[in-house]
Amino acid sequence: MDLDFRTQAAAAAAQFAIDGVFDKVEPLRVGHIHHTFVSTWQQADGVRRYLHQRINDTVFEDVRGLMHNIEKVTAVLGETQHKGDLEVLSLVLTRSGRPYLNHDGGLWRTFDYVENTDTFNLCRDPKQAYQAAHAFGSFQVSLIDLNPDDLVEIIPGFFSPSARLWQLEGAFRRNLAKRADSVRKDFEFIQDRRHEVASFDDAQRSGALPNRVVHGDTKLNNILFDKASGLPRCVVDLDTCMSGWSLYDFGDLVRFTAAKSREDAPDPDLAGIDLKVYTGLYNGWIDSLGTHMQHAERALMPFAARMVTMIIGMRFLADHLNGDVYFHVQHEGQNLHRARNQFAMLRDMEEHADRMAPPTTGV
Ligand code: GN1
Ligand code: MG
Repeated sequence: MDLDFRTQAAAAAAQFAIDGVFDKVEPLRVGHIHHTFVSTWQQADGVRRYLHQRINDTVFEDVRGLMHNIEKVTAVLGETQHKGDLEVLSLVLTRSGRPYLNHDGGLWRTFDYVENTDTFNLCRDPKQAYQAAHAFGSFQVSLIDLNPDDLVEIIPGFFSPSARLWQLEGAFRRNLAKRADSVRKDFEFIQDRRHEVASFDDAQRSGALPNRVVHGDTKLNNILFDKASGLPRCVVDLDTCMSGWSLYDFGDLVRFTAAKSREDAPDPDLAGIDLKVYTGLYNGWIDSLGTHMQHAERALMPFAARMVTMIIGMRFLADHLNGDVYFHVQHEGQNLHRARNQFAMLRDMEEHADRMAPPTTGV
């Protein structure tokens, strides 16, 4: 599969507006959705690299809409963002000026590769957590004047707890991969928390969870950190930038970045929340987005962390029940591990609810 895609990647790369002589292309194992490659080119002023993705058009059915959103968002970010230190992801058009390419039925896009950066699957310390939250909070601030209706709702119901619950219940009922019996306890764990989904709906109706243009996938590894300074350089993965409840981004950030173990770790007993990292995230979020937030919204920050953890856990479990058709897996049971880590994280957050809001210590 990889070799096949790699040959296609080389052919696709040649059709983007890149100068110089092509040298090589290599796969990059990142993300659960697309296939990603990096190509190297010899140019007049030296060697340059580019990032190519074969877009998963099962997940993103409307690729034209997806790329419209990315062009729109990067244009606005280019104007507003980061009069400070952050760089904006830069899309490379095809030789005929299009944002993506259809090559032999595969849909491809290309970005400039951002050199001299690191990504992290586990947070180093509360200071890094603060910086990450500040970067994602500033990202929302930079897009605050962008009309959400200018962006396509690229995956309907993406941020909706009730839609995710409904999808999980459907997957359990249909039992396509014949795994329902072995995850009955996990399913019950969610059933016991249906009231959280109802609380979410109430909070949203009351106006305490306003919608903004959000990033939609605020995992720590969607920030490129500068190798030399250790500071955030660029927010990446703009696929899910669209209208959503603003605190979704905070919640997603917490469930991934304040986790004591990796999302894929095989032992859910090791999962849990690091409260010092959480405090860093909380402060970074307030320091960047705080002035735009209502009082009631601030009060819901710990709730958002639990809600998104539950959402992502439900999605992993549903995909396990469906036979791993959405998130890439390297081995059987991986989506179940992912789901169980989310559930263990959620349980730990519930147990520490009193220490999550409002945090009293700074970083
Ligand atoms: C997917 O591909 P990746 O890893 O950037 C997913 C996110 C989930 C995340 C869980 C379009 O993102 O929503 O939060 O996995 N992206 C999509 O790790 O479904
Ligand atoms: Mg993503």
